[in-house]
Amino acid sequence: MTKLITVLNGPNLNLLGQREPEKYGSKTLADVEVEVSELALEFGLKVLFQQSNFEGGLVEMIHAARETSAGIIINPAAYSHTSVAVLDALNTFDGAVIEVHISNIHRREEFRHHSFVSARADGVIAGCGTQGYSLALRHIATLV
Ligand code: CA2
Repeated sequence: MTKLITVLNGPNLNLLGQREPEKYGSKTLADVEVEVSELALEFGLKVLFQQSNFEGGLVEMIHAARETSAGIIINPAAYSHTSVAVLDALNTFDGAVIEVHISNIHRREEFRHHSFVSARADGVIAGCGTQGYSLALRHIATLV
């Protein structure tokens, strides 16, 4: 059966491509979804693309992925730096987890240098722009 990869996006990423293109590029989240979904076909994978502005929303999407998905690609956005709840939820997931950041969080403010989610991630991609999602898919395909 075709394996599913859940791609989760945290707060404000629904505005991707509409504001701050110098930081996050000019592609919208819908553009990224098309790019990653097309790439997934090459690996015989399916992608479920989701976004929430709420911490509990992300937690519930991770719980749902426990039943449906072989892997999770997650850009937790600001919750990377604050959320033990998202980390705890990811710790209940048995599949592969790749964390993505569009910008290089290590070259930005100090409060962005630590991510709680990285403690669970099998891999972390930062600073490769929205291409990071495709890079994450290529890697997760080797893990699932
Ligand atoms: O670089 C990333 O992908 C981040 O996860 C993006 C988060 C930020 O809090 C993290 O430190 C790094 C912010 C997402 C905000 O998304 C926007 C998109 C377009 C316009 C404005 C905000």
